[in-house]
Amino acid sequence: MIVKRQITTMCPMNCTPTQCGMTVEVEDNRLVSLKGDQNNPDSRGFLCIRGRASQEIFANPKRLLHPLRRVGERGENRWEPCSWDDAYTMIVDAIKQTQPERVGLWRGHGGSTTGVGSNLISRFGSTGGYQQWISAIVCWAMGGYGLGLTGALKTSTKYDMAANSRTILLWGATLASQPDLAPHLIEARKHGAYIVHIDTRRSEASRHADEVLLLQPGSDAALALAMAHVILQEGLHDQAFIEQQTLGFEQFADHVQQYTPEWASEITGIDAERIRDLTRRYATQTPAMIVLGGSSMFKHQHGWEPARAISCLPALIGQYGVAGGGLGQRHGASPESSGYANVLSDITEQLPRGAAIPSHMTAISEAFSAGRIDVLFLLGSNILSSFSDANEIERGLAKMKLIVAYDLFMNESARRSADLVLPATAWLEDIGLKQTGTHIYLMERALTPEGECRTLSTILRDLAERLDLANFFPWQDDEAYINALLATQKTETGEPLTVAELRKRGGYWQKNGLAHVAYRKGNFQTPSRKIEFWSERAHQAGLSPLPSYTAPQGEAYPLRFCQGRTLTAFHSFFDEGQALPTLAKANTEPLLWIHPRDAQKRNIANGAAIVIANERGQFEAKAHVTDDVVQGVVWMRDGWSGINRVTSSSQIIPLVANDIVPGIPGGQATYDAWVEVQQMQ
Ligand SMILES: Nc1nc2c(c(=O)[nH]1)N[C@H]1C(S)=C(S)[C@@H](COP(=O)(O)OP(=O)(O)OC[C@H]3O[C@@H](n4cnc5c(=O)[nH]c(N)nc54)[C@H](O)[C@@H]3O)O[C@H]1N2
Ligand SMILES: Nc1nc2c(c(=O)[nH]1)N[C@H]1C(S)=C(S)[C@@H](COP(=O)(O)OP(=O)(O)OC[C@H]3O[C@@H](n4cnc5c(=O)[nH]c(N)nc54)[C@H](O)[C@@H]3O)O[C@H]1N2
Ligand code: SF4
Ligand SMILES: [Mo]
Repeated sequence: MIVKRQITTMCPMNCTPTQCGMTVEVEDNRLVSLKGDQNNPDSRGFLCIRGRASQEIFANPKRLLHPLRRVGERGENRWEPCSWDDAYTMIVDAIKQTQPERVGLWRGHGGSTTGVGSNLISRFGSTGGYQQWISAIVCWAMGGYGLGLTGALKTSTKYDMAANSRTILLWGATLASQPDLAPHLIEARKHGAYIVHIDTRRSEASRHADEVLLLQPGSDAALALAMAHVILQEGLHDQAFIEQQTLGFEQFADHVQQYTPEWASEITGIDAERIRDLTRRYATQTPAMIVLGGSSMFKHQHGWEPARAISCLPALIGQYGVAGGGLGQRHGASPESSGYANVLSDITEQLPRGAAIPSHMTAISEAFSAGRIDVLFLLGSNILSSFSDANEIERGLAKMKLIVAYDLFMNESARRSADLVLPATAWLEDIGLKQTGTHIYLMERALTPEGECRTLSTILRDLAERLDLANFFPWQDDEAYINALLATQKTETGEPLTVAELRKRGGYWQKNGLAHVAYRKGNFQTPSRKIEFWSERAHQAGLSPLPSYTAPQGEAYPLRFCQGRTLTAFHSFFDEGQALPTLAKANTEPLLWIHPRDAQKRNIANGAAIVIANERGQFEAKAHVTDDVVQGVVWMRDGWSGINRVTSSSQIIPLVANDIVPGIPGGQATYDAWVEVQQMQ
């Protein structure tokens, strides 16, 4: 008799802090249904189009099922199947023929669909002495860096926002990127909260807002500095909080005198009076929470400055540590709680410090171009889409001897540059864990792998054995490894949480030490443990010690190109969505938002085929003419191959200042671009 089994798991995408629960039914090793898990305390049954489409990964004719070896020249996209043994031999030989520091590991979101891959990659890199980099440099690093200098990395939860916030600033935040916020915004509004959305375009988040302020990209630091000016000028600041919890207030107060709303109005495009109104509301209609965007609003020149300046505002009005105040949920951040145990503490880094290429995108891309890497692993990443200036990256890839891609489907980088493609298991074929701000969830193995697909853990363990990497995997099996991650969580009896115990509890676990309100007791993440209006670390490293705004360097092209997320895509997952029929239908071609006046000037009609170009390159798209985007700005979602043919990989933070915020490198490149747009001839 064939038995139908029901399994509780999590969506494989990493929309963090949004992570949605799933219930799947399997029968005879076949997925028969997939839906939102109604009992999941975070997502309460919600599953977006991408989550639902993930069932199309299975039994998909485009899925990679066998290792593939390149035939002919790189980029010809001709492949032949090979055995796993042959694939391993190719990799091991290439590694043995070079020095460890010429081997690189680059991990993308595809490497974390089960939530537990990243530590294994780190162990593989450290025990082998290979180059590896912190992937936040393509993602949330710039926001984290600016917030880290001020000392405000922890966030308060969506539950706290819903219950307690009276004013909410959705500042560069969208619901496409974090849908789990939406029901909590609705709840907050029912309690009378007033919501302001600040962005370079109207988005689905605007529908939840009482007021929308559109501003020029990269001008948020100017807005925040002017808000600080108004707070101090009108005496709206909290003297007691400032005295007890902050450092450098005198210098800061002197410094912001110059930043009038009139000054900021010129830069942001927002009326000075509206800036004053916004500030008065923010400073007096408290508790007031700022829900900051995760990455796109910081993907500009001087991208750390907005986060640095904005994070000073809650301190000025004493809103850190207050229910409904402070900073709300954000990609790359978490509330105060205990997370996973450190499973890297028992290994000795084999790569000499001096030989390490830093987690700094410009330095990495220069090292690629200088031929400093011979073997590169692309673990669940389409690097031509995740790194800016894809042309430069591609030139660097061409210098390498062996490029190994590990993916579910072919992707642009693999087609153009890889020598070996390894077929990955999907999340239901492996065991894993996911964490949200508040919970840890078990992801049970539900299916045996299709074809010859192998898990990341299997591949790395096999390679470590062949390469004699001592102490790579000290656990008996994957479950024991996951138990090690869970060791910090203690049950009611004081015993460490385990997979077995999680199973007994239906796979859900509320994290130990969870605080819905961050910084109740101060203890900010700076050397002084106070909010640092004046940052001596920044000063010593040659950056502005006080929050600053630097005007962008103009370029020869007239339109500023910005990006963000849409609900129907997760970066370039699944061959840019094209491998899953539901997502392919929703993503037929790249759409560029352009303001009617900018379109008219160029004779571009809505729906017209266009070329986006600058000095780096060009790519083709379709025009979406709309006054939802600020004039002079053009906008598109990321993840289409070609976007990063035009975006800039200029450094934001110089190498000397790369490591001054512990754990958060300053090595993100700018990513934005100035472009011209033309009707296709
Ligand atoms: N221009 C521009 N570029 C950007 C951005 C932007 O806003 N603008 N955003 C940046 C940001 S924030 C990020 S995080 C990066 C994202 O960059 P990455 O995290 O590298 O994501 P992708 O480029 O989509 O590549 C992920 C690959 O993993 C594969 N994959 C999916 N599931 C699995 C799986 O279970 N196992 C394995 N092995 N592979 C899988 C997908 O098919 C895809 O090919 O891109 C950055 N690039
Ligand atoms: N649907 C979906 N969700 C995702 C992902 C995905 O690929 N798809 N990826 C996940 C990942 S890896 C990340 S990093 C996060 C990113 O999460 P976020 O950065 O929070 O979300 P985005 O939608 O990328 O961008 C938010 C908004 O920033 C605006 N913006 C751009 N420049 C500026 C500016 O200078 N100032 C202001 N105020 N706004 C600006 C954009 O117009 C956009 O509306 O999303 C995560 N969630
Ligand atoms: S928002 Fe969608 S893609 Fe993201 S975790 Fe939830 S269901 Fe998955
Ligand atoms: Mo990201």
